[in-house]
Amino acid sequence: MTRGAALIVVAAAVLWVQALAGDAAVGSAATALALGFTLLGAALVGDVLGRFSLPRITGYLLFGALAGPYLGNLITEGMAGQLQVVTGIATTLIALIAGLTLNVGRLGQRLRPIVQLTGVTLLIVTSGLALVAWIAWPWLAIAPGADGLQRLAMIALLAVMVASFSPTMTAAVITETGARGRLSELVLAMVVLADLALLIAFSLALAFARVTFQDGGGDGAGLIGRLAWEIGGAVAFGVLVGALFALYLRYVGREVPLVLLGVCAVLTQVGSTQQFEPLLAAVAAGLVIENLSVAQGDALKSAVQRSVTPVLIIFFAAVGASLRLDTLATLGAVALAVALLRTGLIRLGVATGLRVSGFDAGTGSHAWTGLVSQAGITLGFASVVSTEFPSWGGQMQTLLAALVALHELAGPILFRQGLARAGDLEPVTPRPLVVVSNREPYLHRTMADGSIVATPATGGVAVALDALMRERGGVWIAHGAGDADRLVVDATDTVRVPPQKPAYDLRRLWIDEPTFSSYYGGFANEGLWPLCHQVDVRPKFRSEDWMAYRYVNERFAAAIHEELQQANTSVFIQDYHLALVAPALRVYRPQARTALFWHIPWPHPDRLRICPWRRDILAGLLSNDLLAFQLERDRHHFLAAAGEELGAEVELEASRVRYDGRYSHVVSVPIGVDYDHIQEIAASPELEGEQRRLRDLFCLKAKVVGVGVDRLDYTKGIPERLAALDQIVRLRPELRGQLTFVQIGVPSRSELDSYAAVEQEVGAQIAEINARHAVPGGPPLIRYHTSPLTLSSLVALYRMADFCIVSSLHDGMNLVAKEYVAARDDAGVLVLSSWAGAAQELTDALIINPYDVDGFAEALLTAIDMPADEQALRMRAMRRIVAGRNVFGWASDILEGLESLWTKPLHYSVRGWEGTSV
Ligand code: GDG
Repeated sequence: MTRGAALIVVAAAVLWVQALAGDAAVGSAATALALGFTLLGAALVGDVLGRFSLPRITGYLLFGALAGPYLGNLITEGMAGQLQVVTGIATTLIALIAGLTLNVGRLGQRLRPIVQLTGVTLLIVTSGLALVAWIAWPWLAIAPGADGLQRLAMIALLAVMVASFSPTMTAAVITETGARGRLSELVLAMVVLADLALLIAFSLALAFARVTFQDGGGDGAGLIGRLAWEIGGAVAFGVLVGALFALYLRYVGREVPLVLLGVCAVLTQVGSTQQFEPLLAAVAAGLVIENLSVAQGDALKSAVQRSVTPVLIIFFAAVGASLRLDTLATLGAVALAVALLRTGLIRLGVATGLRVSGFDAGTGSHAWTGLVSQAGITLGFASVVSTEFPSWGGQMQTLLAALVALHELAGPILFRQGLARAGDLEPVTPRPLVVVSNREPYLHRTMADGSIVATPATGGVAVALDALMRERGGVWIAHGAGDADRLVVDATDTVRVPPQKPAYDLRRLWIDEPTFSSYYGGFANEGLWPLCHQVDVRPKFRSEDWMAYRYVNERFAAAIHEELQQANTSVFIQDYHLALVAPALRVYRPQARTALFWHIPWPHPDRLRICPWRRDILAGLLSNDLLAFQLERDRHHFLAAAGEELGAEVELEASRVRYDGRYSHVVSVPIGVDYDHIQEIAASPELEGEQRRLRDLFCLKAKVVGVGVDRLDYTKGIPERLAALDQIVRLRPELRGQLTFVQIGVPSRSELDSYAAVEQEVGAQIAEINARHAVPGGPPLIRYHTSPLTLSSLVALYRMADFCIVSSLHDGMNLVAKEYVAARDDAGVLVLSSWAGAAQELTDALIINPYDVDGFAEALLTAIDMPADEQALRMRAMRRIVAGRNVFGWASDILEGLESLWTKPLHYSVRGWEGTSV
């Protein structure tokens, strides 16, 4: 509707501009308008076709083909030029996407049969076409009189051109339909491999034609040199550009869509000026990026999706405009016969190839549908031939244009049907999800006036999972902890959330005392937490806590069983409280699909031996289809323990473990923060007011401000941090009154002795240090604040702090470190413990060992004295890393990883930890 209205407005504007046509000044306006007109018109026709379950691409093409001749009257020279640039970049972009789709590692053992299948298909199609062309030559009206070597050269070129496939169309149909599965993967691999071979065959056939037609076409060495440059130069340039782009993704990683388009523009431009095949270069670049770079979460995928759609619409509309339906009318019968022959040969080739290669015939039998389309590469070949050999190349081009018209219109429809039959279109509609956690995303509380208010959980993890649930719908199962939680649920203990715009169910589980304390406070927090964190707090393992833990985990499993509507719904389990949920669930639902993320470190196998029930925990975790840790170090420790304790078969290369007759994939996926949201808060106009408020609240007058934000937990190394602060003021007394350190320390798990002890220790230590360094009338050295702040206040505080200290004695990741970086511009220093998982990524922080007070104090002084340009350099490098992997990427990596286990083998980046020194 909106698009229709917009189209009318643009059409009116186009007519108006046309009326002003005499005025030269309207040139660029006309270009922009005509581009807009094409974009909207084609998008609209695509939408209409989409409603009838036909490919949108066909709609774009049709719009181009039908409106093309009229557009021809409208468009200015400027627009024609712009369109050419856009279509050139689009073709390269899609060749690059084609390369990105071929992951050799992911195809693994299937690569060999795919290569065989492609080879046999190509051989049958090209030789079949050549044979028929030889016989039917007199009727083809190309150069009927030609004979001998010349006829052979022409037929070789014709066979290669007619056989060629379209990565553009294949990738576009897959992108547009959101298809996932074995057929999409197979066809993309076949098309890319086949076109790579055909690009080389074309260069060879062209050289042969030059020799036979141009009286030798120069000396042999020159010819080989030119060929080597066309093919080798393209591949080498593509590899170089791909490697640079991979480095960019790894170390910079921002503005990906723009840079991606820039890369395509460079490939197109350099290819045409340096006389090598830009498409080959683009495929090579894509292959390098996909196969050599470290996977970058969602950044590249979403960039491609975002940038591809409008470019594709324009591209296909422009291709449609050049389809020349009139040619089709005159050459109709011949073109139709060739098209039918080509399709028949493709079917024969695939069927024979399947027998030879032994590739799965179920999927393979639909592969031919994806090989019918033809577009840019074929037309590109044809234009080269017609330029070099005008006497007969022109006729070939006309025939190919007619063929492309037929194949472009029929190909996407056929392929879409093939994808549907092969089951690759199933996951298009987002499937509901089940999230399971101890803590709930919304708590209902009774206010003083008797009203009930829903409070959302704070913290990036809860926010990211909540966003995912809003998008996909489903059920979140959690322990009901709010005092008004029971008042708002229905008969099935469920309430729709978020309260303002309900999108999913929150199913609450009631766990009474003393069971809850035993399960949560006892086994999870007095047993597993200190077991997994290498700190001097002894884990306490009591049988009654273990019984409660098992019982509560079984209750969670029973709730999942009740809520699980379909066997293939993904279940995403959070953290160490729920290690036994998966095995309990498998009793009811052996086929359930579960992933568990372990947010805290996993201990060394020697330390794990402290736990009497370690084997049950290990086996329980291996009941998940996917098990994810923060770091490689944790993953290695887990795999070692699985082998040692259970005798499980560990396949290190494949990241999976076989135990008790089933496979579990074990990966590392470091968590991130909601970078964009934090940056938004940092840039908001309210920030300044909030900073004023905080300055008053904390009486911040000092020249230098530092900050620490933690749950009051003994793992966070707060006493060590206070000792280092004490030390620097002893070393440099002039800092008294000049330095204020704001410590936000929100009490948590206070009912446990170990936590009560750290609360007391920190309080007493701060009082003592402040007294020691007190300046009459001046601010205290440490401002201690124990009630939680809102995220906006936190961001305001981060931005006021010249340095931030994260001094964990051991930490899975530590989100405060990443939040501080996300909130900053160029200034500020992060002092970060090497024992926090974040230190593996944020290597530009000042890395400290919290146990070494002198070294720690020295680092603090370095932070205070650090020149602005060094701060900026370090902060920029860290910001790129934090921006490149946000919390949404983390969640979707895990879920897509889980879902892909049933479609394609898992492919994860693996991060090493060996580089970190302690
Ligand atoms: C585990 C792992 C891993 C703190 N005070 C306030 C406040 N916070 C927020 C911070 C941050 C979060 O709490 C604490 O982050 P941590 O990373 O330290 O988390 P843990 O609680 O230890 O949790 C840890 C994490 O899971 C995620 O996987 O990183 O290693 O132990 O986001 O900002 N937030 C607000 N007000 C406060 O006063 N709004």
